[in-house]
Amino acid sequence: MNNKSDEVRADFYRRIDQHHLFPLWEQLHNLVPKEPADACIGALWRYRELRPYLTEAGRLITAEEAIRRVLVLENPAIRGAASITTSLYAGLQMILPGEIAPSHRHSQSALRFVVEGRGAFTAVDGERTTMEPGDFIITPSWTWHDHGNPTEAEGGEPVIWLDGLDIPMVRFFGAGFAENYEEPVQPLTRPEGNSLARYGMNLLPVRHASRSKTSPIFNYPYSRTRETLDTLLRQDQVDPWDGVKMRYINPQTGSWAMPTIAAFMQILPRGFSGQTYRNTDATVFSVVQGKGSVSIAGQRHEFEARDIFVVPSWAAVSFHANEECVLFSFSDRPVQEALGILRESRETH
Ligand code: GTQ
Repeated sequence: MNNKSDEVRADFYRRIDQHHLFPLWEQLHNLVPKEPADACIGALWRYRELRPYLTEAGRLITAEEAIRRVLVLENPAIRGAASITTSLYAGLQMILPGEIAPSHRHSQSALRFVVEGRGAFTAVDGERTTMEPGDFIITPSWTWHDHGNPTEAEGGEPVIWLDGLDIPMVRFFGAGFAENYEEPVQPLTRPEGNSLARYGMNLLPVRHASRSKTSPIFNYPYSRTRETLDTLLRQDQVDPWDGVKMRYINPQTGSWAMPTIAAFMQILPRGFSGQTYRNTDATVFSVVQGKGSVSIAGQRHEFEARDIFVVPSWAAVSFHANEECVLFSFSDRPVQEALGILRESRETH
């Protein structure tokens, strides 16, 4: 009796559509899917192919005019969204000798992962840090930050890093604010290395009581990260899925370095053939060292140093290392954890 004909239903749908309404029962399976159906797909960017475009961008516009000279990496399945995953943004930023990228701040949190070149600096809330390949640098929400590079005469060289920001997530929440500093370069209030000495040596100043959501360390130098991975690779059992994988932490809390973005570094021994896993946190990888391949949802991508690839939510992923490989990665894991929706699955075969 309640089973009306298709035409009667279609007529009903048309009439309610005028009032911006639609019937849930036609969409329920899409809105509440059995398992994640990520709009994003797995993709890999070859650094060797991208690098010439950065050189070209360097001739096209100065860092100062561009504010940030960045080529944005867009997930091929959601072009136009400035997103590499549904929640995260990634871009390759270049700063040439003698250039500055002027000071600003925004509610979006950012990480930098240095891919090529050394000697440029980022200043965060009054302290500068010199960038070296493999360094993991954060600019937490609402902190003033500018970037610069010594002139060629001072030994400056082009420096390129991967930017990871929570731009799509903050846009989703409608919580984005930004402002420019009144000067291009912010004043320095602490000498270089101060944050690392205070907070990055397994010590805290004796009366330090803050447990802020963001780490007080803003450069996690690659030399120390690498030494840790090398030691553990020699001494510990290699995880069949991850190799040796560590996470960057906020030393005040043991939690993530920033509240919206998690970052990781892992090493895979030569010949490693990893088991398959899935995570709900879609993840962006930057290859630090080594040749290998990653299988993402059944598709194999070969990678080499400086390549970037993205794994969508709940895609089956496994690694193979032809040589010893070091991989940096980041995801929205802190948010999913805080909300209680993070899921992981590790398959054995
Ligand atoms: O360096 O402040 O890739 O504000 C996008 C937005 C970098 C930055 C990006 C930004 C920055």
